[in-house]
Amino acid sequence: MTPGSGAARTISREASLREVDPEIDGAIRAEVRRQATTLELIASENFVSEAVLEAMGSPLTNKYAEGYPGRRYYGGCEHVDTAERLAIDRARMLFGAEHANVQPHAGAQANLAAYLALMPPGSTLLGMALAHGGHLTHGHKVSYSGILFKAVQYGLSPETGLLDYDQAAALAREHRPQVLVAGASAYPRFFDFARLRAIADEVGAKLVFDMAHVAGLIAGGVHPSPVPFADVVTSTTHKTLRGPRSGFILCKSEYAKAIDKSVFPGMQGGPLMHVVAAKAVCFKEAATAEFRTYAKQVVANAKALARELTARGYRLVTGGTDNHLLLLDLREQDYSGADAETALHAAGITVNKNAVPNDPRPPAVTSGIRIGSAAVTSRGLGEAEFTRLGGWMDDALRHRSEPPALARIRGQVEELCRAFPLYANRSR
Ligand code: DSN
Repeated sequence: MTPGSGAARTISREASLREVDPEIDGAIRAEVRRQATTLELIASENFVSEAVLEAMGSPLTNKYAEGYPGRRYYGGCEHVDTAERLAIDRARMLFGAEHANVQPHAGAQANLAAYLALMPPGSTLLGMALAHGGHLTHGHKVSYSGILFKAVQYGLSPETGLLDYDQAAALAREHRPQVLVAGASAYPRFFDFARLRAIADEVGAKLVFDMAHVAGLIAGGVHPSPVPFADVVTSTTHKTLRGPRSGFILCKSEYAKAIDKSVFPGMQGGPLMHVVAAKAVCFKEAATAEFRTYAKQVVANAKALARELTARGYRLVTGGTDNHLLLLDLREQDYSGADAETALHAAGITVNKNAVPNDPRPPAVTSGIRIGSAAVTSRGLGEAEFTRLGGWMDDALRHRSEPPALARIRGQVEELCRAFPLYANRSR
């Protein structure tokens, strides 16, 4: 190697992102600005700490570590072993679980690994329909869960909007599933874990609970835990738990071997060790008194917004919330969930359109919006701000076809965002 070529290589490897790739640098800066200047009410999102970002951006991304701590297929794993052991121990402690696997890349992978650990392809999976607030990976026909398994779907009672446990029990008796999966991406109420356990036990099914949305509330002590009831609990880390974008699995000891084998080598190759390290940081943060206060505030804020929107005449599915999310039912309005999402976006408020029970509109349009309190609570907003926010949402929806009105609300939103800064010292 000539000295010249070595020097050139060093320079390019030391160069900043802005120098190497100004287009990606620009996209990241713009996204950081968007996050800083808008109110993020997507119920599945949150803002991680600087410590989590630092772990995710670390050279641990360079390391291959197929296998588990102390049993790897690659040399040089002693330090990533430390990180993974910390993540496992902290996850177990945080949720009081007998076993934890912290390698799944995301929630969809965690669910696949759980299913394949408990039943062979072709078995019957009973899960909550996506259109009723469940999840794609709980048996929807376009997902692996509906392709690999005979999926049967339960849902909500049309009268109450609450999970119809009688229907789930009747379907379980009729179809004898190997796995009953519960958990939701758009359900504002607590689950009856004892009832789910009884439904599973009656037909000899295993119970999987996907706690992705509410994991942070469970860790923070403001939501009941599925861990004592379910055979396997799956989760993401990036929603209310406020960790990196990823997944993990908890289970009883008797399933530990099957779960580990199902994750690796069954479903994934090398774990993302920088993300595993960031998960360890997230579990440590979630075990603090500060996080418990945060979780309490998330629920208080969601309830404050529910009160304000109800007082302004909006209908909420189930009439309110027990957790971090609300589902606004727009079936009686002359505008759709998609229209509401667009209007709120113009006002600097980010939500997603979402189907409501018995939605007459198609999934790409919907008659609802899903609103979550976890992300902006991380910025420090409290009940007074959420009450104001309810007023702005109402204002934006009433004036949804008037760009000047939406721009005026956007100005108020930006002012509030300045008062509650996000990543104060970060431009990207
Ligand atoms: N996409 C997630 C959500 O928004 O709830 C679920 O995977």
